[in-house]
Amino acid sequence: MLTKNKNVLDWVDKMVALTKPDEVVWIDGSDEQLEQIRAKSVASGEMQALNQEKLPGCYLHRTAINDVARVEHRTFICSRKEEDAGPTNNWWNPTEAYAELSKLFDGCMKGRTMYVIPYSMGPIGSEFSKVGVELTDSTYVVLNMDIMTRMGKQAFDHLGDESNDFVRGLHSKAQLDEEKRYICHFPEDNTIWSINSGYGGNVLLGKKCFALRIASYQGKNEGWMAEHMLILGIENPQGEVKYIAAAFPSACGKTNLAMLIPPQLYRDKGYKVWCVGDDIAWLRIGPDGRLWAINPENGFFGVAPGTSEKSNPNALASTRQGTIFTNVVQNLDDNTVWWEGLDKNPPKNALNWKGEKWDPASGEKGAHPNSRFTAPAKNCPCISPEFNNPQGVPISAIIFGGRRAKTAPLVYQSFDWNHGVFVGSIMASETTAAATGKVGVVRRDPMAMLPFCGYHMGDYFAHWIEMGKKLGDKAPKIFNTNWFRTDEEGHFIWPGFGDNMRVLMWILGRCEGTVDAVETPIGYEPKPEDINVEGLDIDTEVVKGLLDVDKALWKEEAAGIREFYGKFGDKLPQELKDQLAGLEKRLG
Ligand code: GTP
Ligand code: SPV
Ligand code: MN
Repeated sequence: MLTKNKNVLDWVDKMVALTKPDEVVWIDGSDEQLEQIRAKSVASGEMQALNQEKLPGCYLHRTAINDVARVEHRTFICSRKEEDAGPTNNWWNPTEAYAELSKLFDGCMKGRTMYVIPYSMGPIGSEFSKVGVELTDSTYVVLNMDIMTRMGKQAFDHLGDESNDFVRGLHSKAQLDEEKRYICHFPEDNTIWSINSGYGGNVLLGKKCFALRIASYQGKNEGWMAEHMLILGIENPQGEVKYIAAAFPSACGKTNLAMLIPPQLYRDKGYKVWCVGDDIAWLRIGPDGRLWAINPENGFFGVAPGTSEKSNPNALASTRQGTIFTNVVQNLDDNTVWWEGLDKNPPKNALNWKGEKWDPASGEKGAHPNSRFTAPAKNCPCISPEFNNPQGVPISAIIFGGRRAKTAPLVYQSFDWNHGVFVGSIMASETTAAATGKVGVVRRDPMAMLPFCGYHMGDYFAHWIEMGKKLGDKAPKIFNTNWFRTDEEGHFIWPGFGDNMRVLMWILGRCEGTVDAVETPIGYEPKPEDINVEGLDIDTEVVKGLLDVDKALWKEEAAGIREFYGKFGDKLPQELKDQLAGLEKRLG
């Protein structure tokens, strides 16, 4: 037994009695045990070993073809009161949910092994950190959790023998039945039950389920925040590092921004960018009154398509060892992997993500658009020296951003904190392949948390306002960016990726008070000439276009916001009502 904690032992006993596995294996996190599980996973066909010379320690996994992304319509917040889930979540009465799901879980692990995975979200020993235990019948889950979290005995040591403060996660692949797939959260019980899926975001319960949905609820009650944000550090030539956190919706550029390589002109001057996190930030007010952040994860569950030596060499380097690839192309000639956008040489002798013989000339995609890599953070060439710092890093700026072909300009700054909360709350973005459903539809996704907020979104807005009051003049400055504006032919106008550094430099300049801004109805914008375009084939005129605020479009936008805000009724903070009225007035 790995722990004497009775709360853990009693709960595991109950779940064993429910799911009835043949065997229970406690995951200690040792290399020997993990090697055994890898061998078992390969033997069962759940994973395939890749070319161990070219990709040491790397494996390939294919999900069921109907199980490739998060399922928002089957994700539930099972709070006791319906009102506490709010208008943006699916709600299910917890008594009914437990009863219905118990029928599905009953005996679902017969003939299978249950793995007991203790894990810590956040560095072991940090005050920010919280422990979870996931019970699962999937070796793929065990091996992914090993990469994504601090897993094994160390997590039980952090929890201690008495504490009851851990998140209880139960997962079974069951029959992978789409009709009976449920991802259920019981915030008041620190409990997550997930059944009939084997896809990352639905089954790696430390990630979206705990570190965002449950943790956002905990943060509201305990005075901190769990956000869908990357964290990066920009080091100037004097060696000082300033940290930025940025919230973009799923598959809208967090991993890419977090690991960016600065353009030549900044590298020549001695600027460096450090990655602290690429998906989730836990934020607290520190003893000095500033906002401090940790990345609770220990790896990257990143989007594969589009990741290349050109777009994101640091991400690619992170995947060269100890990585699990999910739903990518398998090159049969050398048993390596490929995906759209990796390079211009798709393998001729290959299997697509479904495991079928694939002809790149067929016009069909080989990798699933939401194919992913699970890579250890320590592999990343630009991983921050502060990555394991239990105190986290102080945040100077918060960026919200989305994928908008029109309307949203390249960058703007909020007038103040409350206006910044407004800017986050009105975010809209085109949907992506990260969740099932239509791709490319613009929807409101406040703070990039629409699918991840574990309680009433109106209360969540109020919590943001409250945090601003506590932070006072030490609050980070708040900005909005959009890398995705398109021209008449639908091409992206802004080069993006590493060149986003040029926008970050303006943002830092604003934080330091060293650069001017122009006031527009939606916020402060750069003077076009203040975005450095040296070395690019676009000029200041193009930047001017990217910064254009089209009043007619924004009036439509304001009407859309008013409609969206209507959903929240009494729970919409007065501060945000005032902000909307202010915007409408400025637009005339
Ligand atoms: P999740 O892991 O789903 O939360 O996504 P993410 O926000 O980390 O997104 P990621 O960085 O993986 O980017 C998703 C897609 O957007 C990839 O296909 C990228 O190539 C593309 N992308 C990222 N940054 C940029 C950019 O600056 N410009 C353009 N045009 N595309 C980008
Ligand atoms: C996202 O969809 O925002 C992800 C991937 O980061 S998943 O973990 O599947 O949710
Ligand atoms: Mn994400």
